[in-house]
Amino acid sequence: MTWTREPVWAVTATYNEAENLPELAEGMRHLPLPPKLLVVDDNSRDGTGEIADALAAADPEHFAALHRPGKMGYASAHLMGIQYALDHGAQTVITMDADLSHDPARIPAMLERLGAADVVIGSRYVPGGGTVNWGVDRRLLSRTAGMLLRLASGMQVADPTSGFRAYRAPMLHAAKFRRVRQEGYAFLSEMLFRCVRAGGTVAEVPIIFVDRRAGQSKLSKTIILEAIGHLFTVAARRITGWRP
Ligand SMILES: Nc1nc2c(ncn2[C@@H]2O[C@H](COP(=O)(O)OP(=O)(O)OP(=O)(O)O)[C@@H](O)[C@H]2O)c(=O)[nH]1
Ligand SMILES: [Mg+2]
Repeated sequence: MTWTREPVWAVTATYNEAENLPELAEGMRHLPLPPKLLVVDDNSRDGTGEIADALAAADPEHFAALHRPGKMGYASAHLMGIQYALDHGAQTVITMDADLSHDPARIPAMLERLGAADVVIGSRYVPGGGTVNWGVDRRLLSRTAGMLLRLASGMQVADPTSGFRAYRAPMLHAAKFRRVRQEGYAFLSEMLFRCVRAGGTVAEVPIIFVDRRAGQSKLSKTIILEAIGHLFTVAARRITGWRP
């Protein structure tokens, strides 16, 4: 199947990101070929949803907004956004956080690499990548998670829990992404594992991940526990060859 990169959509999930969304939108708008930014908002109480609607009303070519009635989770917001983007003709889907940790300026480099891979990860752990403002605890947690995941899954990916990614549309279909039920970090590693199991190739492009400066973190400790549980599931599936 031939794959053309255009149109490119970027999906971002938001919950109370009013302080960050305008700057993210500006960053997207200034890209040489701006992807269409789809905001999936969970009825934020700080007006994020209204900001997304205003962007979509003013520039429907480059912005779109979806609304859910309440906070229903990062993963399901992404699944809904990805599905919507594909339904509206996206050939490439980028996923990114709205809190400015994922710099839109890295998107062109990621898309460039997508020419020779099915998934490109914006990676903190390849040469040139890194994290800014992360304490020792988060660095250790993230590194350990990556190491255990490589061990359990056999995937040779330096940053399997990075949420900054570009997927080719046929890869998403082949990975049967709609079946993913995990949340948070486990959602990210599950998406990647499915791509690799479906024969997809993965490339990594360095990013500097800047910890959020505004707004609050939403990913809870239970999400970290779920990610640990996911390690065992992945290892079992690798050993038995089971492909749900
Ligand atoms: N729609 C929606 N978005 C969410 C939900 N939970 C998190 N998000 C968004 O998902 C992205 C990632 O969440 P963060 O809270 O930044 O998670 P994190 O990066 O691990 O945590 P921090 O380091 O504190 O930023 C952000 O854009 C959030 O607004 C949710 O339940 N629904
Ligand atoms: Mg964040």
